[in-house]
Amino acid sequence: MQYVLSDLHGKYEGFMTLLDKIGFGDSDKMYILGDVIDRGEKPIDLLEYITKQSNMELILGNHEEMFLSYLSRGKNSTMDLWVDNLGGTTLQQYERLSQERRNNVLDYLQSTDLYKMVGNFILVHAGINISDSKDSTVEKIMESQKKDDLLWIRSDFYRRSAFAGRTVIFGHTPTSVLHDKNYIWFDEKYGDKIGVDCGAAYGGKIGCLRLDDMREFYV
Ligand SMILES: [Mn+2]
Repeated sequence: MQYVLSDLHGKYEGFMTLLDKIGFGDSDKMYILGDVIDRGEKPIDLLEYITKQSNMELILGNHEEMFLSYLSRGKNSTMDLWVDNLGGTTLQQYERLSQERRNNVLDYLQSTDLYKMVGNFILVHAGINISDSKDSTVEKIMESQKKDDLLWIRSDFYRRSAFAGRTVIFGHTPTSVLHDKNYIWFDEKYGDKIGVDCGAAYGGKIGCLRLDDMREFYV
């Protein structure tokens, strides 16, 4: 079975409970649509756990991107804002790791993709920007996406139609913003996108969608 979830934000125990609940096994696959770190209690434990699972795949989120950017530029940069507001716990826990474990985490993050196409599903952290390239193929439109859009876009994506015949699954914008509930959001207007960030970091839930039968699971 194939599963998708997003925005775990350091919720290590909640993720373990979810894996138990769905009976996640070696023959299953878990796609995690970014923002594993920051906000919650155990961001680095969670990230390290994911790096070791061969049947889990992380798509990059804006929080991982800020983390990588901070580490490459160093302190006293514009990314101090990230450390002060969001990344403090992540950075503290990261700095406690041995050099080897730090390198493993960095290598892993640097190897992640910005989106993934799985059957008719497009998996991405924030969404896609479909401007005026309607005559091109879905593959070409995806290849030409800007990194900032894939990582940060909000209503310019989720209030518009996306691709006919494809379904974009995304996180980043909590579903409480989309339909006032901490449950997975299915776009009823266009029928072409599904929001799965159920706000675990804001007192909401971890929502998980099983792609084989579209069954929803919550912790
Ligand atoms: Mn995000």
